[in-house]
Amino acid sequence: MTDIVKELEKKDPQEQEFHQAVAHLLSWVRPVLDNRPGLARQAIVERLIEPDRILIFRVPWMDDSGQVQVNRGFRVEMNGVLGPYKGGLRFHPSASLGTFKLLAFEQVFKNALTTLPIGGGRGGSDFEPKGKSDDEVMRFCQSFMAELARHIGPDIDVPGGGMGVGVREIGYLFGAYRKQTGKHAAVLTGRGLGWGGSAVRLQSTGYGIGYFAAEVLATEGRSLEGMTCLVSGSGNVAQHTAEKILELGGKVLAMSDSTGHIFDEEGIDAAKLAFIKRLKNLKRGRIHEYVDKYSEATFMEVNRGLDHNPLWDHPADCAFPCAAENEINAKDAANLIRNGVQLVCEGADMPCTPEAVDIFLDSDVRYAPCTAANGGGVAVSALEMAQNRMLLNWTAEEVDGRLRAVMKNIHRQCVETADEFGQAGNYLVGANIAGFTRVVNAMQDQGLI
Ligand code: NDP
Ligand code: 2IT
Repeated sequence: MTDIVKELEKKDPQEQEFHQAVAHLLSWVRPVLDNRPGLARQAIVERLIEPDRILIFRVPWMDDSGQVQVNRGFRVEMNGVLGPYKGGLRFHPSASLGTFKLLAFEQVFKNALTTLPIGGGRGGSDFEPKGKSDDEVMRFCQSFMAELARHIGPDIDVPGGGMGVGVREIGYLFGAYRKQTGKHAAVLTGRGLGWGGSAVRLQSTGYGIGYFAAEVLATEGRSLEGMTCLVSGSGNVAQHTAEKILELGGKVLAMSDSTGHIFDEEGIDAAKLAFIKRLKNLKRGRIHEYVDKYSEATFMEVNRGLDHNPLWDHPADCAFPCAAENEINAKDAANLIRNGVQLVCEGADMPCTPEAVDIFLDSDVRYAPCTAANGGGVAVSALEMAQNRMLLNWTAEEVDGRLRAVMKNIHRQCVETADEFGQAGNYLVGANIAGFTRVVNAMQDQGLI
């Protein structure tokens, strides 16, 4: 298997994050590959790591001063064996092809774990929405969709939201699609409630993370009741993770954005969380403004010179990294453990570095990987697709009930698979092997394509 990764490194040397993800997955699914030698003869792994197709395109747009800007658009259609490609868009200046290949690869297994009929894809742009006017974001989205529209469709590829792509961006993207094609088709999820969106999609990733954390704790007869929690980020995932933690009786001590974190010993309660939502979603403000309103809290600015993130140095029972990749490194993991953390539940995609993950797995900490814990977002996107096909809207209670059932089912698969492979309690082994097996079985069923 090291040959496969070496070959990948030679072919695409600049995509280190993707190589890392492939090497990591292969290390966890080795028992399956060893038990099923036929997989090697069918080059299943080699086929899995080669995307079905990749689109890269120019996105020219005009800024408010009349200057033309040029960004790059991407869509990686990774594996369509389980259904139409499904996965979010990300608009972030650091995004590159390697990022999208990594995210699309992980999405394949995340989606498989939901057991809903969705393949895996991911895309977006190196466009930075921060600091842009609504008009600039609209013009960018229209140009992005001018190319993407010809490649997506309800049975082909259905992108959703993600980092930097919220309700506003999905609205502009959908409007552009409709104008260009003349179709009010179900080609994007996370749409507005009045025009094809699903109840609870906005909240679903965070709510699902809360449900998953509760399931993990329940295996030991515990719950989130009274648990102190650190949540990073203050975007869609962080907001709704915090909201569910509060509903389930936990206490949220910290939240952050890319400029730093706030710490509130008294707890970020529902009213304070509503303030953060208004600040981030409507005002598009910075997290330090929280301490202007709530003087009992403190703000600590990001210091890139540090070898650790001070957010993870506060004593707490649970950590929910919900912002970005690699935001918990080995030092942060050691700090969390030293301060008595009992559960680390990943809300963002790959927020813990491989070294941090190894430290958690070697400790008594319960570690819930993103592939399992944050699948609620894409699951409700699939439920949005189902409702669109029926021309029906389910109630919030109906969708939330289904979301809860999906998260319970993902949890059960992780536990049962980890048990079956002699690694009881290892959610990473459970999630990776269960997702991988579902995809591989379907690939075998469908023949050499
Ligand atoms: P948002 O854009 O809504 O929010 C992202 C948050 O993370 C913001 O608070 C942002 O701060 C912060 N952030 C971004 N980069 C960094 C960084 N380098 N260091 C510290 N903070 C940072 O995105 P989402 O909440 O939607 O996504 C968060 C994560 O969850 C991503 O990994 C995404 O892929 C994943 N995810 C999202 C799903 C969804 O349904 N939205 C589903 C499953 C996974 P600032 O405001 O300063 O930019
Ligand atoms: O990482 C993810 O699962 C998402 N960004 C959500 C994808 C979607 O299509 O709703």
